[in-house]
Amino acid sequence: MNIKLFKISFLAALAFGQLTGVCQSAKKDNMPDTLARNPIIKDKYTADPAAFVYKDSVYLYTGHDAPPNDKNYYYMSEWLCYSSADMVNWKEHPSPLNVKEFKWAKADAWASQVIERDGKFYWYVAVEHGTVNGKAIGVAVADKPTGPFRDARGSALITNDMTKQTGITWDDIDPSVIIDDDGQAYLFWGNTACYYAKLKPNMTELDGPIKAITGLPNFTEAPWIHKRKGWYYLSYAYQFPEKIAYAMSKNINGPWVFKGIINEVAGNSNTNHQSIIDFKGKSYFIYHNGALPTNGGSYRRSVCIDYLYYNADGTIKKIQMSTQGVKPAK
Ligand code: FUB
Repeated sequence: MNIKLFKISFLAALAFGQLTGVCQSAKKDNMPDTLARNPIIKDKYTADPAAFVYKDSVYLYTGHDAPPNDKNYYYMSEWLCYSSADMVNWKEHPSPLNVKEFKWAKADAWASQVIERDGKFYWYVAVEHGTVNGKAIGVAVADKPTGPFRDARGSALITNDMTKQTGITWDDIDPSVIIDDDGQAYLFWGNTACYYAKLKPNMTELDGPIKAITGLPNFTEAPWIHKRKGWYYLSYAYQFPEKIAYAMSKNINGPWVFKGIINEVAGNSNTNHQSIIDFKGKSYFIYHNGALPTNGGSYRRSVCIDYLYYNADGTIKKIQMSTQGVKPAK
């Protein structure tokens, strides 16, 4: 064998060994096939999960990281939709929403959240505005959780010139929405500053002033608002690279009391973006990391699911990010 041929054979053997090594180590753990095995979606890069329970299923909406091979930035133009009856087996639905649906927007299908009200489904999304410099929040509406979704206003709900807490142009991102027990809906969002406002019952207009929230140390982005047993929880991405922290309050208007970190830095992704739901008697922490071995990372992210546990006083235990994921919910 000449030296050139030897080198080629050696490199090929090395590459083959590494590849089969990956496959073997996945097999070696002997996990039953009924475990979800994070990341839950392996054929696409998915980011910014937002889930909600409707009837007997969980609907999961994600962004879609699709950068060209040589690019490292958020190349995202559509959102994806999945559903599951057990948190393990996920069915993909055709993409129900693309940034092109918002004629006033020019790019960036960033983080979002869907909620149901009176049989209609409202999808709040962050995009880049076409004429008002910076990010903006739009809302789309559909008759089914799987869409198709249509721009509900024909204009942005929030634009960068409506919020003044920071000098940045990307503080109006990452919408999170809740309908409280008295029927009042609220929208939370932000980057660097965290904002909230009431929504009218039509879910497509603000119903009062935009307020900035204090008491959230190292707030970066990704607020997620949820309520459980009389407590409001506001979880969010903390510092950068991001951990996930949370605050609690007995009143949605605050004051918010900081409770600490629940999820540590993923390590393979700068962002972590969480969604928290209850389904069939268990609580779930849905997030993204950069764990897909096929080039995963900060701009090629993947959605994962692990259990979330509460203490008796309502505080949240630290999340254990895992590769095995969760068992089928019954
Ligand atoms: O996916 C784009 C941005 O990255 C989101 O809006 C942030 O939450 C972060 O995940």
